[in-house]
Amino acid sequence: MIIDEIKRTAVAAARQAGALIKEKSGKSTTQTLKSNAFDLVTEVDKECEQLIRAYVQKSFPDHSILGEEAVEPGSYASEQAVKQMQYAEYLWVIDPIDGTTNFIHGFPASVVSIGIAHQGVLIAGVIYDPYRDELFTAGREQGACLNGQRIQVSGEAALQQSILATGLPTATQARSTNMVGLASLAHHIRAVRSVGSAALHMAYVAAGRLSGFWEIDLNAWDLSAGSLLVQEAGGRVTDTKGEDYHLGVRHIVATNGRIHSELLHVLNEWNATGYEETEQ
Ligand code: 2AM
Ligand code: CA
Repeated sequence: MIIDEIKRTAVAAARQAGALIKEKSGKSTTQTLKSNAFDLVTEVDKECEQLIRAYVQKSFPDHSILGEEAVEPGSYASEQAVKQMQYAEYLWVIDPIDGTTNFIHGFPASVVSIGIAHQGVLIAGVIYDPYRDELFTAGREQGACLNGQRIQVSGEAALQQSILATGLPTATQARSTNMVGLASLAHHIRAVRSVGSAALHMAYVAAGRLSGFWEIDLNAWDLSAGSLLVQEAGGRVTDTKGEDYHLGVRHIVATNGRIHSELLHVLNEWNATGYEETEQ
């Protein structure tokens, strides 16, 4: 079955890229700024992307590839790239290192994220954490697994019992808006965590380690694999307005499903959806 073949290739590529991440973590590599001082890239990001591309090209030469490092920096360029490619017959959406800032600082929380879509619909997703040797995999209608064992989202029914995650987006306006979201949620939730990798946060929602994750102004490669993992683990993934997830979504809410509407409600009530800017 094609999904299984795709998954096998994605896993092999993610494991090899992951080994490189672990080996080079925290060791000074050439780093360059992308869109601003908070947006970084290293030689290892590029090396990992090349390595994953080579796997795809060898096994599936006619598949399309959208890799973070082949797209110009900044929100506009990434939005355009997704628009152009999202309905390809088969599309591999690759984040060679999600958590590049952690990688540079030697903070052990970076993953490889690979999502594969068929005509715009995600059919497989792989997230690999090389530091813990944790491999998260999902196939459409096949469920989600951690190291081969089925996983499911957590059971908290209210924000009050929830442990949420978020991040600091790179763009200045998005950063401020996300902080409004955090401030408005702070008194409604049990705890918040922020480890610097959107894909890892999504994988943890799928595994029931987090009740939910939200963040604005992310890219398709940060979210594609994680969104299928969360859905296949029984959770819900939408944008901050409650629209179903698709590859163009940048403002993400991924939860166990039970706390979803409550979380959306708070973000909307406090104008912290990330859409306010475009509405003004
Ligand atoms: P990255 O490490 O692949 O760049 C941290 O809040 C999350 O934001 C990480 O998943 C990080 O992914 C992502 N991120 C970093 N720079 C970004 C940018 N310019 N636009 C959108 N997301 C970004
Ligand atoms: Ca990256």
